Amino acid sequence: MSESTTRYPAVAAVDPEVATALDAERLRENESLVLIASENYCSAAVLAAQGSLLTNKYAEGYPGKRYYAGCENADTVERLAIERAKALFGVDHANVQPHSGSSANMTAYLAVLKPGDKILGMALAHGGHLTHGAKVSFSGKIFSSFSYGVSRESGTIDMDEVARIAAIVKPKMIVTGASAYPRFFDWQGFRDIANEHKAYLMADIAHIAGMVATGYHPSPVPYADFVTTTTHKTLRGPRGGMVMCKHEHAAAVDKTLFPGLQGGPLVHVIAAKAVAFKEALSPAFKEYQARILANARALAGRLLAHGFNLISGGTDNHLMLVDLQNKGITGADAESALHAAGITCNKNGIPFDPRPPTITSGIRLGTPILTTRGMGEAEVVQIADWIDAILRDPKDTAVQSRIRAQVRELCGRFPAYP
Ligand code: DSN
Repeated sequence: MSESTTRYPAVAAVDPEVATALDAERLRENESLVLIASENYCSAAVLAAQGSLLTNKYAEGYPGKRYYAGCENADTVERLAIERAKALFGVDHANVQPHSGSSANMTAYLAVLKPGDKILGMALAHGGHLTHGAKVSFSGKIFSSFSYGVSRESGTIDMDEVARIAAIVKPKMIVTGASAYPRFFDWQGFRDIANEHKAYLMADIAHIAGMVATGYHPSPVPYADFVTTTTHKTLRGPRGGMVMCKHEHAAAVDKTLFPGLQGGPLVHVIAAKAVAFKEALSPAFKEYQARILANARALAGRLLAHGFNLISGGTDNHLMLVDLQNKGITGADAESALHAAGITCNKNGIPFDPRPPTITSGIRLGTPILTTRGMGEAEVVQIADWIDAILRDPKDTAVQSRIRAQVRELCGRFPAYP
C-alpha cells in the first residue's frame, strides 16, 4: 500500500515494510472470521490510548510514590484503572501493572510462596494454562507442581478427584481457572479443599473476566486469595494482565511485582486498561457479554446438530472444545482447512488426547470477536454450517474457496475497523 492509501501514514513515511504489515493486519482482521477464544478486537478508544505518548514515560513505583518526576499523568491513568478494576470486580486491591497474564500469575505465586513450594493446578493437557504448573513453564520449574484434570466421562472437573489429589499433595497453593474449559468453576468447592490444607487459592479468570465482571459467571472474589486475569480476552481491553487480592496480600503483591519482577510499568497500556474498564462498567458491556454467551450456545447447538462432539457436551461460557476424533480429522488439519476459508481458530489438545500438542484431536472455538463485530445467532449458525462443510473433507480446496468468498461478504456486512 502506498503512503497515500495506508492507514498508517506516519509509519509508512519512515518504515514502509512495517506499515504494509499493519495495513495487511487490518485487512486480515476485517476480512476473516476469528474464532480464537482468547482474542478480541478492542475499541478505537482503547487502541488510541494504547498508541498514545504515555509510552514515553517511566513511572517505576505506584501512584504518588514514583521514582521519577513528571508522573502526574501516569498517576491519573493508573489511579483510574485501579479504581475501575475494583468497582468492576468488587475487589479490595488491584494491581494493574502486570505486562501479561503470565506476569500476573507469577506475582500471585511469589507474593506468598517460596521456590520449591507445592502448587496444584489444572493440567495443561486438560485445559489448564502453561503458568498453572506446566513443567516447561517457570511455574513448573520454580515450584513443585502437581495437576488435576477433568473426568474422562463427563469432561468436567471432578471435585472429589481434586480433593483426593490435594490430600496426597498437600499443596501450598491451589490454582483454578483454565484456557480451554467450557464450564463454570466451583469456586466454593476449591475454597473448601484449600481450607482443608491451609492452602492459598488463586483463580485465573483470564478467559472469563468479562462474564465475571457482569455476573454471567460466578465470581471467585469472595473465595480466592488472589484473582488474576488478562485484560484483552472477554474483557476487551489492551493486551496485558492484572492481579487482584484481599487487603492482607496487597502490600506483598505490589512489592513482588515491582521491584520484584518488573521495572517500569507500561503506562500507555495502563491508560488503555482504564479506558477498557470504563467501557466494561457500562450497561452496554453487560448486554455484549450476554450476546457472547448466546452466540456460543448457538454455535455449540448447531455443531452438535452436525454431529460434532463437544467436550462436556456443550458450553456455559464463550468457548467450546470440539473433539474431532469421530470425524477422522486432526486439529492441525482442521485449523488449516478452516483458515484457508477465512475462518481462524486454533488446534487444541482435548483431554486424554492421543495426539501430540502440535497435531491434537480438537479445535477450540470462541465467540467474543464475532460478537464484537455485531454478529448474532443467524450469522453464527451460518458459520457452523460452513465449518461442517469444510471439515467434511479438509482437502476439498474448492469448498474452501467458495466459502472464503462468502466469509468475505459476511465480514463486509460487519466491519471491524474502518
Ligand atoms: N494463550 C492464551 C489462550 O489462547 O488461551 C492463554 O494465555
